[in-house]
Amino acid sequence: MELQVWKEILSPYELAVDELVLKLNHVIREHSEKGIYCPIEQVNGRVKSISSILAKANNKNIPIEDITKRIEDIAGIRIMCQFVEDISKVVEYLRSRSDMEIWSEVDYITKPKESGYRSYHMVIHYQVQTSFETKVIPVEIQIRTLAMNFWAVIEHSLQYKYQRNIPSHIRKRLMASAEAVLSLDNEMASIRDEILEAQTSFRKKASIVHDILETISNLSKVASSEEVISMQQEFFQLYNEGDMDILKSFSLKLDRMVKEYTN
Ligand code: 0O2
Repeated sequence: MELQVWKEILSPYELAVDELVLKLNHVIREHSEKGIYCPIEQVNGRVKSISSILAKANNKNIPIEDITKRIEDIAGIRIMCQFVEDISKVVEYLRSRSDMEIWSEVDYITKPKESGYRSYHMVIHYQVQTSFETKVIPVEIQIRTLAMNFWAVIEHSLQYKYQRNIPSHIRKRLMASAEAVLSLDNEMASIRDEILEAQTSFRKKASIVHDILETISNLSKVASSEEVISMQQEFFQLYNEGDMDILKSFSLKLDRMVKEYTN
């Protein structure tokens, strides 16, 4: 098949991946702006390369004309979570969305693959509208923790290196590291509350600092340069002292100044 034909076939898949990455990143941003914990930590997406599509079709004896019907992971999204329990929240969330239909689900978390691979897979049907057509695209979504992802990425590159025939001594070590990933995830789950508390307080502080800097930048358009310099100095001093309540009242004081200037 000519490259131009491939490009046309893959174009709606690229659109689907771009839209879904944008939407899921927006979910992360909305949570962060509200200062609430998001079960989605990171999102990325890719369209399978033509050579990987052909290799998969060849391995599975799929004729070229059936590729788009039978290969469901041409468009792929990967969602990384901090904790195992976030995975089911993400799954529920995706099931509740009105812009996708869940086509199939495979739970390799409760039933890991023989390789040691753990991840939750969903195939969704997602509608895109290109300049020329409206099309429903299958998209494979893999949902896993950061630790599971670390393992899968390494194992995947070894699969590639050894052309899917990883020597048994390396396979054994990979199985052992899959066990280590499992206990790391369990360990993190057991101290989840402490981790979340620390992250929440960090997020709150970052959000106050962001508000203060934005307000000072807005005030700099109307206040005198001496006033702006003194606000900045006060901010740096309070920031170094690190007391959240004092930073909060400084932020409120700046808000009052903005009101005075706008009245
Ligand atoms: P790539 O390069 O990531 O796209 P099958 O079980 O082979 O009949 P299929 O369609 O491969 O069916 O589905 P499966 O098993 O759910 O795998 C889909 C994708 O999950 C794979 O795509 C991998 O990305 C990932 N995956 C599945 N098993 C493993 C594993 O043991 N190790 C790692 N690292 N990843 C895995 P591709 O096309 O194989 O690869």
